Amino acid sequence: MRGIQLLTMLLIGCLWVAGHASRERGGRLRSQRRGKTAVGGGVEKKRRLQRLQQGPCSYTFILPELGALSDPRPLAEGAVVGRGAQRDAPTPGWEGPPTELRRMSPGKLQHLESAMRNTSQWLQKLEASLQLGAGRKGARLQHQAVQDQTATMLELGSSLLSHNVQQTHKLSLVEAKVLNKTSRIEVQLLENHLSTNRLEKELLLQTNQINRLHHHNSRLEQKVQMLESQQRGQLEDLKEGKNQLQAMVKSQMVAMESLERQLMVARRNSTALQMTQAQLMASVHSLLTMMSSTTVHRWRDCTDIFKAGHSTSGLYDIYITNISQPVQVYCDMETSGGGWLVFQKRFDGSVDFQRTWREYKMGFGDPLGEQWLGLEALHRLSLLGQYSLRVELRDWEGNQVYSQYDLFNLAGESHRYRLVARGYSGTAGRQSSLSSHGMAFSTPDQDNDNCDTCKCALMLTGGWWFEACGLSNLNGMYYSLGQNIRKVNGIKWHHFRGPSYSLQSTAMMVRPYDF
Ligand SMILES: [Ca+2]
Repeated sequence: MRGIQLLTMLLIGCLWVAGHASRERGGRLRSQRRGKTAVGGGVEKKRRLQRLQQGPCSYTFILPELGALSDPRPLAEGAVVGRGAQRDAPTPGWEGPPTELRRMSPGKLQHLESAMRNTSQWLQKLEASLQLGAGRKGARLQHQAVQDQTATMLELGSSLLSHNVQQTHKLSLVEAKVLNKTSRIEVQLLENHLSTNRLEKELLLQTNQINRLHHHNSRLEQKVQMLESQQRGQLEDLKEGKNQLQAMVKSQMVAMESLERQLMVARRNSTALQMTQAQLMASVHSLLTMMSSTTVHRWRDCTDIFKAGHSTSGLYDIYITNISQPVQVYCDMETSGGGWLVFQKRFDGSVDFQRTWREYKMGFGDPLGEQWLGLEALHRLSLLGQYSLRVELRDWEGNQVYSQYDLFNLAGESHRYRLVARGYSGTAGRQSSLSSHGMAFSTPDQDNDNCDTCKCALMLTGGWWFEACGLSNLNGMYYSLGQNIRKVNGIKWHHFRGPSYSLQSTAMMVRPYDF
C-alpha cells in the first residue's frame, strides 16, 4: 500500500513538473475537466480530459477514471485527488499519501497501479511530443532565420553584383576608349614615322643634289675664271687691233679724198669719150644690118629653128657638121615645149625597117612619113653639145606614153654607134627599156650584140641597140591591130606593154639639154 501511495504522488508531481516545464517554454497548458467531479457526491462515472496548447498545435489527453478507485467515501478521496491535481507545485515538506490511501484493498491498489502506469506512459508521450514540438519550432525558427539571412545575403549579393556589373560596364567603356585612343595614337605614330622617313629620303636627295650643284658650280666658276682670263687677253688684242684699224681708216680717208679729186678730173674727160663711143656703136649697128640682110639661115637643129620663131611642126632644112648639103628633117614644135628633131618615126608600117648596116648608117624613109634619119647624121648632131632624147609611144588601145633621157650621146661608126642614154624619166614604165651603160648598134648584117650564140637583129628583125637581146626594139616588124600580140619580133618597149606586144606608133627625137 505504501508503494501505491508513492506512485500516486509521483504521478501528481510529474503532472506538476510537466505543466511547469511547459509554462517555462512559453507554452500554455490548459487543463480542463469535463464532467462532474466527485466532489459534489455524484454517482455517475467521471472522465478527465487533459488539453495541451503548444504554439499553433493543441494536444488532448484522456486521463483514467478515478471513480472506480474511490471507496464508499469517494468524496474524501476525490477531494484529495482533486486537490492534488489542482495544485500548481508540490508542497515542500510533503510526507507521502494520506492515511486513507494506506487503508485501500490490494485490488484497488492494483487498479491504481495500472492507472499510474497508464498515466506515466501518457506523461512520457506528452514529454516526447513536447520535445518534438519544441524541436520542430526551433528548426522552423532556425530555418526561418536561415532563410531571412539567406535572403538578406542574396539581396546584398545581388546589389553588390549589380554594382559590380555597372562598375565592370563603366570599366569596359573606359577600356574601350583607352584602346581606341591608343590605336589612334599608334596610327598617328606610324604615319609620323613614315612621313619622317620620306622627309629623310627627300632631304638626302636634296642634299645630294645640292652637293652635285656645288660641284658643278665650282667647275663653272673655274671655267668662268678661265674664260675671263682668256677674254681679257682677247680684249686687249682687240683693242690693239682697233687702234690699228682706226689708223688705217684715217689713212684710207686721206686716200679717198685724193681719189675723189682725181675722179672729178676724169669725169670731165669721159664725156668726150662717151660721144666718140656712141658714134662707133652706130657704125657697128649699120654694118650688122647690112650683114643680116645678106646671110642664108644655116640651122643646126630644130631648136635653132624654134628659137628663130618657127613654132609649126613640119619639114625644115638643117646643116649638119661636115655635110655640105642641107638635111631635111621633121621638127616637132609641139611636144613638151617643141624644138624636137625627129630621127625615127613609125605609125603605119608603110616603110620596111629590115635594112642593112649601111642603110641604117645613111638613113631611109620619108621625113613626112615613116623615117630613119641615119646613124651618121645623128652622131654628128650629138657632137654639137649635150642632147636629150625623148621616145613617144602609143599602143593600139590609144594609150600615149613617153620615155625621156636627159643625157643622149651617140658614138661614131668606129664605136659601132654606141648609144648612151641616162637620166631616165617618163610614163612608159618605171624603169628604162634602154640599157643605161651603153650598147652598140646591130643590124642583120652586122652583129654587135651581147648574145654570143645568136644574132638578135636576125631574130628580132630590124637594126637596134640590142643587148642580149634587150628590152626594146622600135625597129622591129610592124604588126597591125589584131596581129600585134605575142610577137617577139614586133615593135616592143618592155616596160610599157611587155615583151611580146607590138606597138601602134613610135617617134624618137632629140633636142639640146639646155633648151
Ligand atoms: Ca650576137
